[in-house]
Amino acid sequence: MNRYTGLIEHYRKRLPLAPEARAVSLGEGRTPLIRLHNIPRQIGFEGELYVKFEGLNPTGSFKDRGMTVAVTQAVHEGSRAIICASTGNTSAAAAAYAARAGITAFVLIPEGKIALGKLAQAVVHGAVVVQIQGNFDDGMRLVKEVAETAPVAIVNSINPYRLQGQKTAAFEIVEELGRAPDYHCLPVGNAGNISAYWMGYSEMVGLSTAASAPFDGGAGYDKTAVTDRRPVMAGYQAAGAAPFLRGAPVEHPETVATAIRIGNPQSWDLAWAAQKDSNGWFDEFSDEEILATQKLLAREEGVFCEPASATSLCGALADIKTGKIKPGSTVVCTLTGNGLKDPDIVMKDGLKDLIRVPAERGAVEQALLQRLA
Ligand code: AN7
Repeated sequence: MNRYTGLIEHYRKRLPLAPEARAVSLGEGRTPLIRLHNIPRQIGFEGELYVKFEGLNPTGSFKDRGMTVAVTQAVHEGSRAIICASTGNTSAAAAAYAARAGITAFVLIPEGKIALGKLAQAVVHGAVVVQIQGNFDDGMRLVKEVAETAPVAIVNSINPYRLQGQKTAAFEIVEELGRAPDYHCLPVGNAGNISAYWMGYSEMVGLSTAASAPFDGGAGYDKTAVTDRRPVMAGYQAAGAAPFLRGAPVEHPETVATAIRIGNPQSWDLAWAAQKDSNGWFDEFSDEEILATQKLLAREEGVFCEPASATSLCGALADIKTGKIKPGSTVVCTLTGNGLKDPDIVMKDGLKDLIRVPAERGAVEQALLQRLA
């Protein structure tokens, strides 16, 4: 038997978990690294452009990588309940992994500002859903306050075990390419993921980062170098929710990409460190540019990601165009979540493209012939 049973069993030596901690897993990880062909050809890019499709994790986002490790550790420590604030994907993952572990998940979500599919996931997995009359940042503040006294483990990315799980995506990329890419592009909201990737890439060259600090010297784990270089990290934000571009928290973040509608990123220092240490940068894009990229990727390459996720490719294509990303280089964009979570967004003007005919052969043939002309 050689069954893949999730990233904890696969990367156990490179994670700071006690040997006796039993993995709470849904088989997350091992997501496809898809090489884009049509878009690079159209823009005349002769390097290699890949998307790491994290939307194919068990609950449809990269959050599963962090959640398997955070819930495993919480259960190992004796927790009977977990709590998080979320723009949707974290709550979906928390709900599913709590169900798997047989514990309770409390999720605080911004009322009316999360994609329906994500809310459905929290509900179907039996989480206690608390809708906040405020945004993610309010929810995050409340979670921290409540957890001071209530017997609940926080599973937002301020929990260092979350980033430990998420770093494994970088491991997979290095293993698949045989080396690190030249550039790695990510959407940035709470800034945990960019910090986790930087930690993962750094550990693949045998180095620690600020994100691994909670475990350095204590619960040590394997950081043997397996490659000799790290990528430049590029973090992209929605223009209405771009604290890294403003250099300060944004009080009223607004974007159609609700997953990254975050004004006060919790991993602020870690993400700045990743940017500086990698000689990378942050940039911002409008909702229109982000949605256009989501559509482009779906139409030209057959990959359907959610709006927030398209921000990574949106930035990469813009930076390829200006030459900031060098011609001939190898670029990986993380697609953080699955487009199926938020069908409303694409159906807003998608419904008008549907063809309506009587149930007759002639009418259907006519519809076909018109399109083939
Ligand atoms: C699809 O679920 O913060 O910069 O509460 O769902 O690590 O926060 C989601 C974030 C990008 C940003 N893409 O990642 C939550 C939440 C998608 C996301 C991000 C999120 P971070």
